[in-house]
Amino acid sequence: MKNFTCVQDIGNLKAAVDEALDIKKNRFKYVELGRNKTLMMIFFNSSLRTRLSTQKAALNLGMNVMVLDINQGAWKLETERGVIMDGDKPEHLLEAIPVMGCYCDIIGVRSFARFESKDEDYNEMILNQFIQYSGRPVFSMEAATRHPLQSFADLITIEEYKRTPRPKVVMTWAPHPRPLPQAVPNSFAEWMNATDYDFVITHPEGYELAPQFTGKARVEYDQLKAFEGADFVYAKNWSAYADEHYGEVLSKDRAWTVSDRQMALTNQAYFMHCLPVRRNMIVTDDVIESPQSIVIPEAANREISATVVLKRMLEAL
Ligand code: AN0
Ligand code: CP
Repeated sequence: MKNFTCVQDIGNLKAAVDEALDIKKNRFKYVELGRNKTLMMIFFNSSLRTRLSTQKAALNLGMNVMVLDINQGAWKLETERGVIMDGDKPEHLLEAIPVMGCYCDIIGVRSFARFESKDEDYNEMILNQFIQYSGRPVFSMEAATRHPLQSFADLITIEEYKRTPRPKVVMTWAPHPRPLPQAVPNSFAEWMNATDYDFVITHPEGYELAPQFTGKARVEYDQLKAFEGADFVYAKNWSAYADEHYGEVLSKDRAWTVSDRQMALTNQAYFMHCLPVRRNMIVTDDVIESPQSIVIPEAANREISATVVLKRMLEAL
């Protein structure tokens, strides 16, 4: 595997999950593979899990790791070509990227949607420039439209906890005070659509995701109806995708907050969220603290998904 930015890059999902479960039994199995290889992680945005789990994955593989927070200590970067750089940004991304590539073997990039231009976000301007100009294999640590390391960890978690071969998985929108990207729900939908699960998306009107991600999923506007018989509830906020409201918060309706009221309708569903989560906006204290909540094992699987991805990238060097 050269680059890892979306579900297609991982190939056969069953093989990927089997590999993940095998690595989970002995996460140091491939500790020789990354000897004298350097991972560089570039963060344009904050992170707790991705930063720690990806670094741990690299250590599992015997790699060296460097981390750069663009907004803390690096030069501010211009990203547009053709700009007269007489403002507050002393360096251009087009020099910074190949320079970063000189010092490492593999690059991970976190670069959220900026909501300045839908085209720029949905064309993955920043991530693609790293792929084009770094001279190194690149993986997404959540880019503008997808978060594949998260979705892979989510898939591993569902495979570990499912009680039927074809579980009903419900992804529900939930309220949040600030506009969030569509990357996590887009990506989760893309990975769920690559399985044979019964996958349902529920959200208020106006929160439709891009059809390329929704794909064959059923969309149900009545949250209570969607929750009936669910085996997994995957909560996430996202901002509007539609052109005229792109990146806007259209609703903060706390009737959509996942509580015992909705969970009672499910087939004793497990509750999932990628974290970080705002309690009593997205989910009540009671639900996230209940035995049905698997948010911590889900986060733990980020180390496993990242180990599989880095292992495959190292094998392709
Ligand atoms: C980010 C998002 O919704 O994309 C990261 C989630 C992993 N969340 C926030 O910015 C709160
Ligand atoms: N779930 C996730 O990617 O968390 P961080 O934003 O903390 O990395």
